[in-house]
Amino acid sequence: MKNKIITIERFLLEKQPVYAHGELTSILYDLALAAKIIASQTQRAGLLDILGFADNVNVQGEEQRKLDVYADDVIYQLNNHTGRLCAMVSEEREDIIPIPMDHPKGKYILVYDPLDGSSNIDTNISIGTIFGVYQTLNYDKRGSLEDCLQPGKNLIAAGYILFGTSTMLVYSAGEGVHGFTLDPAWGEFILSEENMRFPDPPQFFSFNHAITNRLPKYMHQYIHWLLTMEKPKLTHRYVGSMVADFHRNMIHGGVFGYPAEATKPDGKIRLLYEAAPLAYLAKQAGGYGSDGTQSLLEITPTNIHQRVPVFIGNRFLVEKAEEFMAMGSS
Ligand code: FBP
Repeated sequence: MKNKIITIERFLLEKQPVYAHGELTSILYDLALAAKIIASQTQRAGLLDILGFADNVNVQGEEQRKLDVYADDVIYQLNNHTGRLCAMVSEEREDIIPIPMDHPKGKYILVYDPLDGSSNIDTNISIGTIFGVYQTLNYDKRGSLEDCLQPGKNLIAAGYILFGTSTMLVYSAGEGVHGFTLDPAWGEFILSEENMRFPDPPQFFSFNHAITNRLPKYMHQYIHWLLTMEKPKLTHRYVGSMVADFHRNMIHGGVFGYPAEATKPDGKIRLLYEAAPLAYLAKQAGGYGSDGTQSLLEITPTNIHQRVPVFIGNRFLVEKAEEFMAMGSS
């Protein structure tokens, strides 16, 4: 065994602040259970009737895939009755998700993308779940839209579940970023990466080159700068699942970008449950997330499904994108 055997349960309890009542710990632990349940499907996807489309279109106008709906349901069913949450937001549901009146409400808000990288679901390429946890702005009330429209700097925890060669859960609650690998034989998430940090020098940049022709001139200049940089010399890798590209870049160093383009002035990535949680992790791991003009963590959403241009990774690579953007718009 490579590591000391530390389960996610023990790690969460040991890291829990003395004043805590354990609700946040329990929410993170429930997400670990959701990961196991969803992994039990993704790992056998080709054998089950879980691939393909669900004959339904979500609020983004995208055809929902069966695994999108399944993962969304698992996370909802695990969290709607615990008394820890007062509302949820999911990429797959149009409006904020209230806690049923016949269940007690709590003080936390869970925002999540049940399955990021949907276009890769049917081709056995890494996909993942992204999540963020906020505290309510009004303890007396049941969850409101205002509770859900908070900037990323208010996050108290964030993370992702990666369904790849192994299933991993990576999270931060403000004290570094930690990764756990699911041991399918034990059914336990075991600590495998403690205090993850973006290493220097970085190795990779991740952009969808297919959209390059639709990008503004300054973005061409930035990507050319990435391509031609000598020290360090970067290599291009793009999975098409942001969570997987982010994970690789956090381990080896790099930058992921999904800029605004002519047909998508706000880019493609959703702020609340995709960009902000990963920007929170990036900051905890010594990196940085920006929309090209400011920190993603400073942006207060006006809509739960709003999109935002994204540059996230090693700070100097992201700040360079801001520089080119500033030059381009001056
Ligand atoms: P989903 O959450 O709907 O999967 O959308 C986000 C995403 O799949 C990212 O994970 C990925 O980086 C990007 O869209 C891929 O977009 P494109 O196919 O345009 O490169």
